[in-house]
Order: sequence, then C-alpha cells, then structure tokens
Amino acid sequence: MGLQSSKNPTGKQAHILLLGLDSAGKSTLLYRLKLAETFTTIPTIGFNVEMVQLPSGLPLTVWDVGGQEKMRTVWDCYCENADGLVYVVDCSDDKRRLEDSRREFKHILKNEHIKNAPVVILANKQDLPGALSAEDITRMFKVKKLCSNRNWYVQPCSAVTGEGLDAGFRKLTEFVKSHLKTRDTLAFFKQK
Ligand SMILES: Nc1nc2c(ncn2[C@@H]2O[C@H](COP(=O)(O)OP(=O)(O)OP(=O)(O)O)[C@@H](O)[C@H]2O)c(=O)[nH]1
Ligand SMILES: [Mg+2]
Repeated sequence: MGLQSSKNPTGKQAHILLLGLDSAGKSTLLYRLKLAETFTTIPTIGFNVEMVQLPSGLPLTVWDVGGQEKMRTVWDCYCENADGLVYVVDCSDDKRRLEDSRREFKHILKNEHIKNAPVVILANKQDLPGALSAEDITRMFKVKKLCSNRNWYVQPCSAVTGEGLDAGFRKLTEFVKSHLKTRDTLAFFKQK
C-alpha cells in the first residue's frame, strides 16, 4: 500500500506545459517556484522538467520547453499528456515579438490534445517600466475569443521578484482539478 499526502487524497498529479517565446521568462519562473530564489538561466535547448508541489495540494509536473524559433516547431509534440497550459508573455517585448507570441499562442490552442485544457497566461516582467498590463495582453491576444471553450486566466507577474507567480499557479491548480474531474466523469460514463 502506498502513502498519500492528506492534501492530495486522490494521489493524482497533473502535467503542465509551460510555453512562450524565447526569453519570456519560463525557466526563471519555474526555478523561482521550485527553489524560491532567482536562478540564472541560459536559453533552453530542448526542455526542462520539474515537479512542483504548491500548498494547493496537486503535484504538478511542469514541462518547460524552449521558445526559440526552431523549438516552437516541436511544441505540438509536448501536448499529448498535458492537463493544462501556462503561456508566458514578456510584457516588455516590442510589437513584432508580441505579435509572434500571439500567433504561436493561437496556433498551440488548436492542438487536439489540449483542446479543452485550461490556460493561464502569465503576463511576465511587470517589474520593467512600460510593461503591458494583463488587461492589455488579454485584449491584444484576443484571449476571450480564443479561449471561449475552456477555463482561462491572465495573471500579471514578475519571475524575478516572484510577485504573482503563486496566484497564477493557484488559479491553474483550481482549473486543472476541475478539468481532471470532468474528464474522469466522462470516461466513467463512456465505460458504461
Ligand atoms: N526584469 C525581468 N527579467 C526577467 C523576468 N523573467 C525573466 N527575466 C529575464 O529574462 C531572461 C530570459 O529568461 P528565461 O527564463 O531564460 O527565458 P525562457 O522563457 O526560459 O527562454 P528560452 O529558454 O530561450 O525559451 C533572463 O535574463 C531572465 O533573468 C522578469 O519577470 N523580469
Ligand atoms: Mg528556458
């Protein structure tokens, strides 16, 4: 017989896909969450994978996939087992890069494997002057329209100061729990 944390009585864990353009801050925020300190990153070639256990109880296996142009072509391959998507935007980026980010976001949402999976957009680098707000990103990325078939949330944050990260992942956990429950219920009725 195995042991389970009382905070996670189902023993479930969730697979989370962490995407966004190169330099958006994915690895910085992943290691900030994991180690509670600012970590000096190098561009991710391939992916990092880390278990993150937040007080909300559901252990998350977070796949942080590199965001350089050549890596974006393989993002689709990481979608198969994902229970949720965290999409990171550098809110201090220029217009062209923000447009690239919006296009990649729109593309990944079409992936069949994550078609109803919840999405949290992290509007990162809020500590930098001139950074766009979460509301600006919601509007610019047309999030309401693109995510009308799933739970979504746009959270302002800074991976360097850590502000907003816990709130973003709390929201994600809440959505993912509900997503897994719905999926289990549907699977149960399919079996019958
Ligand atoms: N000021 C500021 N800098 C940040 C923030 N988040 C990340 N950075 C910096 O942005 C740079 C890129 O961060 P990474 O975490 O490596 O970016 P990434 O999204 O993992 O990039 P790839 O691995 O290339 O896909 C680093 O110099 C970070 O210190 C933030 O919230 N504020
Ligand atoms: Mg990285």
